[in-house]
Amino acid sequence: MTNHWVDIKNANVVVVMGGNAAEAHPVGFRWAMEAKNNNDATLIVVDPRFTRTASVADIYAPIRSGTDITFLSGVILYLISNNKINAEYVKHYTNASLLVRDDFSFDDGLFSGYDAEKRQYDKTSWNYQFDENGFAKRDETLQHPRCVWNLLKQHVARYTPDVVENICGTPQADFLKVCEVLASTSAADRTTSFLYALGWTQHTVGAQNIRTMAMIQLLLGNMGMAGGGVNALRGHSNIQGLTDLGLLSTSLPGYLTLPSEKQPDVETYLAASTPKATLPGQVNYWSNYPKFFVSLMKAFYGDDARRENGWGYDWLPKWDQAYDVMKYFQMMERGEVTGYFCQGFNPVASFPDKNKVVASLSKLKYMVVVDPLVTETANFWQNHGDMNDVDPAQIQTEVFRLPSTCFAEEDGSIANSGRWLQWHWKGGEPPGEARTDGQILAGLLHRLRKMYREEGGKGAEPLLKMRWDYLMPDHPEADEVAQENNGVALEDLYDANGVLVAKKGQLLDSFAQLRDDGSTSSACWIYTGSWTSKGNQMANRDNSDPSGLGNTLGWAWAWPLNRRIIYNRASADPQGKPWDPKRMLIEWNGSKWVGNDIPDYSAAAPGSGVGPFIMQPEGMGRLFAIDKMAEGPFPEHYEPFETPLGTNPLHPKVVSNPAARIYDADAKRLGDHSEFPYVGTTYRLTEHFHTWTKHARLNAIVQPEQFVELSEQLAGKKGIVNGDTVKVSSKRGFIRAKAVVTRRLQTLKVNGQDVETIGIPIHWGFEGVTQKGYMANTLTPFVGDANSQTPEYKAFLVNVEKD
Ligand SMILES: Nc1nc2c(c(=O)[nH]1)N[C@H]1C(S)=C(S)[C@@H](COP(=O)(O)OP(=O)(O)OC[C@H]3O[C@@H](n4cnc5c(=O)[nH]c(N)nc54)[C@H](O)[C@@H]3O)O[C@H]1N2
Ligand SMILES: Nc1nc2c(c(=O)[nH]1)N[C@H]1C(S)=C(S)[C@@H](COP(=O)(O)OP(=O)(O)OC[C@H]3O[C@@H](n4cnc5c(=O)[nH]c(N)nc54)[C@H](O)[C@@H]3O)O[C@H]1N2
Ligand SMILES: [Mo]
Repeated sequence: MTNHWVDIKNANVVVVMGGNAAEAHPVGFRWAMEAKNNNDATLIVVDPRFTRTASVADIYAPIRSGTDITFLSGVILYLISNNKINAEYVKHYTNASLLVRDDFSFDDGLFSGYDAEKRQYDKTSWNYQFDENGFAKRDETLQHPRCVWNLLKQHVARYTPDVVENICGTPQADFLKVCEVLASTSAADRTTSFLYALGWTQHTVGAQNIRTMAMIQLLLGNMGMAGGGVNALRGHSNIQGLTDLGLLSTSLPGYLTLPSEKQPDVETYLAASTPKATLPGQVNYWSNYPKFFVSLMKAFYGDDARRENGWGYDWLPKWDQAYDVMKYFQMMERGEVTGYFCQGFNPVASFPDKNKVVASLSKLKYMVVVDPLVTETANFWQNHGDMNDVDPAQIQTEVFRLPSTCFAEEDGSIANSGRWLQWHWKGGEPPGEARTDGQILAGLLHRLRKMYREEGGKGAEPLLKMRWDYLMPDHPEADEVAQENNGVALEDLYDANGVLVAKKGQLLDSFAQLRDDGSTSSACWIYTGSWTSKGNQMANRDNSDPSGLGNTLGWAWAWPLNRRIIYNRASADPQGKPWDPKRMLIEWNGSKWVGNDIPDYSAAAPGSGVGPFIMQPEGMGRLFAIDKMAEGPFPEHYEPFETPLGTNPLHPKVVSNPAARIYDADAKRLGDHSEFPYVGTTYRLTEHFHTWTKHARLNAIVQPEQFVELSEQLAGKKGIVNGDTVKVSSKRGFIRAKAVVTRRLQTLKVNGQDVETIGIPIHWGFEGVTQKGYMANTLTPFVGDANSQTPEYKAFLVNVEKD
């Protein structure tokens, strides 16, 4: 989230689209209700299903799963055509006025630079025109035909209300109602808060779904504002922490990148990672990258990270490509992986094409499962009839199970969706032989080190050089790790005037104190400030709220630097006056920034030329994403890989995302709408959490048996009545479940045909105390978003029959 949970109450309009907050985030959703009940906010829900969130909405609009880019591009066209934008904001804070290269183009579904063989774009033409000083060219009158503004207008011109209705199946009247309400928040004193989750991410166009909404927020002037922003409702309690700490194959903590094979030394890597500002006067905060990186290396390797050895650069792994989970299972299926370490992950239940996942695990020599529960993954080799049709005698994989604790059995911090790090204390002793994940990893490290020391072997150095100075080496404590994340002065630190800023050994107060000369260490620069010389800020529990905006600065700690709303510089106009004085976050008092939040980049006075989006080289919000997205600098509608239409009404030659990666073997496992005519979509229920709670008797009682949902019309056609057992099949397999016939799902008219949706909750499997069930992921396809590789769980093709 750019904003935070409590801030949702400040919104005038709350849009839940691509999520079902009342069901999946019932506690946080109270803030949307607070906006509705106490701020007269309009609550809008756009969802293929009439959900529990929709049941309390003011406006509900149905949509065909996988078509949000069309809907949102239609909104952009509406806002531009009706002049419902915050024009000052757009001019000063977005890249609308910047000129784009002449060789950038879009034609018949493809942007310039496409390589069909590699399924990749050469993004060179997706960039600005630069002058001789390396600054982007600009036309502040927005007249130039190559300025982002005019290219955007041209790009979205196709997304008329007719086209929206034809592709999304959303009745025009519903669509226009949504447009009108959203448009009302282009006024400086009104905001929309968008809440989304998996209904947007779990598509082959997932990242672009979110980007299209972010563009709307920029046009409306809602980024950086109280009650505005882009608000991802995160999943697991600490999934935000996972992202912050860089647990992806090409990431390092604090959104730094792991070096690639093409970067042979630290100088090349740092030069490539430290972009220069591309507008005069601009400060690009990533110019501090070397300080964050060198401090991280000091945290990793301690005294062994020295300038002479590039701070231990050679010990970091170098990537040749991303090893996301899809890539990994693909390698496993081909027999290219020997062992698999599976910690807090149940891929047989949660990853797509379950039969492929099981076949892949069957090729391993060994697998280690670290989990507090018995999972389908740990027992993938057991036969459960149609639910898991394997022959154990044919599977040679040796499985080791290491029981771990759960979060309630240890101290630690949890980063919530709003970037708050909240400390929690151990609530009870773990049962039996369970150990914390830290203990398990420490135990492995020591044993591996011992073996390397005694027997030698390739690649030993990174393990042997790793700093490991915890008080109890077999049991790193949460507070030690938290302080390591925060960072510490390794020498006395002085500022430019010779004044002492931090004594050697002192915990640092801000990442502004980090240095690139080896005198500081920090394992995650964005967490600097969370455990300072003043103590554990994450344990703060003062909930006073002087402004009434919910920015309780004394409650827990938010990254960066306890700032509650990021980009809050954009909540004030170029002169530093709040766009909306009633919801003032920060303002310029003539000599400094003051207000109800920690000011974003407080050093920059109005007029200094520093834009509010300081992590970008041009300091601006991007309506045209110059070189980042895999499939284009503007969002474009592509059909799901399994489309009920069999075509793309906008450009039949380019049906689905041309830059999404799909392996040949999986392409052969895609179904066609003639054989599998209905849209399958998977989702959650409040009563269960993934596949864990089927181990708990109370949850099993409230939601005991697997079911699927279908419309009255489809049920009638198929002779299915409530409570029948049905068989739902896709090209990859089938499940059996009870039928729930409901008006919550409706037939949509799309491109001249009827489209039916079958709703499939995800929570059942062959372990636990609920009734045994089929894994929903038996049905889903092995293809993901072109940028994040998040699987397309929300739109695929199925058939249904009475069993
Ligand atoms: N009780 C409970 N709470 C949970 C979880 C749980 O298992 N149980 N899981 C947690 C996790 S890990 C996560 S990530 C979150 C997920 O939170 P959500 O994303 O809210 O959960 P889902 O139910 O997967 O899907 C959300 C909605 O997206 C809709 N949808 C599907 N496709 C589309 C589309 O193309 N466009 C639009 N506009 N909507 C679409 C679905 O109909 C569904 O109502 O929930 C978390 N909270
Ligand atoms: N079809 C379909 N598939 C989906 C989704 C969907 O909407 N539709 N949603 C996707 C989403 S958003 C997510 S997040 C994934 C989740 O996928 P997974 O991460 O595989 O699922 P979980 O079952 O939440 O968690 C895995 C295991 O972690 C264990 N665990 C809990 N606490 C600890 C701990 O402290 N230490 C260790 N070592 N283990 C622990 C649990 O017991 C559980 O067995 O599923 C994805 N799969
Ligand atoms: Mo999730």
